[in-house]
Amino acid sequence: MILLHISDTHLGKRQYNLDSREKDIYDAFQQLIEVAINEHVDAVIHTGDLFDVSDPPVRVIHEAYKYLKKLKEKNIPFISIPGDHDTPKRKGNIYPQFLLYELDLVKLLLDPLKPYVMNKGDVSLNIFGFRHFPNLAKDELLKLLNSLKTQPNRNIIMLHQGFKEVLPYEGAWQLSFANLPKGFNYYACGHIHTRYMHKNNDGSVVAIAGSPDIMREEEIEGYLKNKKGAYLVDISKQEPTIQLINTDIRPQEVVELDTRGIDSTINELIAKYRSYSKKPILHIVIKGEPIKRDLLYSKLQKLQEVTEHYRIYKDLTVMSKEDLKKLINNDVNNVNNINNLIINYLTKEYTYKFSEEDAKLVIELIENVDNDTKVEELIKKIAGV
Ligand SMILES: [Mn+2]
Repeated sequence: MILLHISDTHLGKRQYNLDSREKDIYDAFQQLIEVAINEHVDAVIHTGDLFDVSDPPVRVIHEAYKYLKKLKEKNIPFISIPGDHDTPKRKGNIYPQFLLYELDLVKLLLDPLKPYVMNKGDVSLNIFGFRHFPNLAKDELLKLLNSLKTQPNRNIIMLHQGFKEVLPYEGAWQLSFANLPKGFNYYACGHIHTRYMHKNNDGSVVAIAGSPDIMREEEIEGYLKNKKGAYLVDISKQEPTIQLINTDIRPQEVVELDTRGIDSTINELIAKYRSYSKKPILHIVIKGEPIKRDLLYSKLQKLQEVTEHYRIYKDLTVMSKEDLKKLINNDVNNVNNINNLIINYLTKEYTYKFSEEDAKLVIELIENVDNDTKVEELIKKIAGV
């Protein structure tokens, strides 16, 4: 029995509000549907965030419909759980998958205690599906996980949650790998967009399929290391064997541009990207001396021809000592002047554009750097939470 595990397809996502990016996302989904058909899989399991939003426009649902119909024609079930993105925020609203479920194009697993059962030869596969549980429902999720009863002779859990070991930030995770109940052959996970897999001592596999395209710039690093795509899972034996399927997607790169050699670097980039079959998306880190915005943008314009999109991702330009002195026009050894210098720097048009109030909070932050509680309080104030 062979499954294709895919996740976080985010149909309808329009990165940087580009038509081409919306199309890219459909294209990645289409590639995976074609893999499912060509590999004659027994089912596709989708671990959440099929759609980017819980109320996708008709054209987006239609795209999903087009590809899921092809699967249906080949009698390949598409088994799905809702992710956080495709969970309606308002009570009483229905999941966007529901329409496709009514058309029998999607099996939507909503009761975690009732597995979807598939039989083939001597394999009887029980697929337990959990909808996304938000942080507030963490305890309920743990209770349900512990109450699951595995059935003969293969078992899979589908989840759409953050894991502490992969997303170690407060509020970002609801589960630790240790919370997963024992006795399952394959733990199919969604939510985290970068691929991750590990084999447990008992031969079972925890697998985060990741998103089939780069949805956010944070995913570039993982993409360069592990690519993007899905997992082809052979569950014929107790220990699953997994093959990586890679999608062919539009490249996205983080590039550094030093303002001191900006023209030649831009020319080098143009020469490089001219050979790409898909125009890339560039996330530009500006370094070196500060540069006027309009001058910078006019220089970057040359990249338009060879890229799908470019954007300034980070601005790490620093001011020279002379410029800083001009800013305060005074002796920098005096503490008040240093504070003024920082406030001036942060509130200037061409740098960070902080409000004077926020800039003062930054000063307070620097002065209280040893006091964790105070620092946390100040960061919250600055972030406005
Ligand atoms: Mn997602």
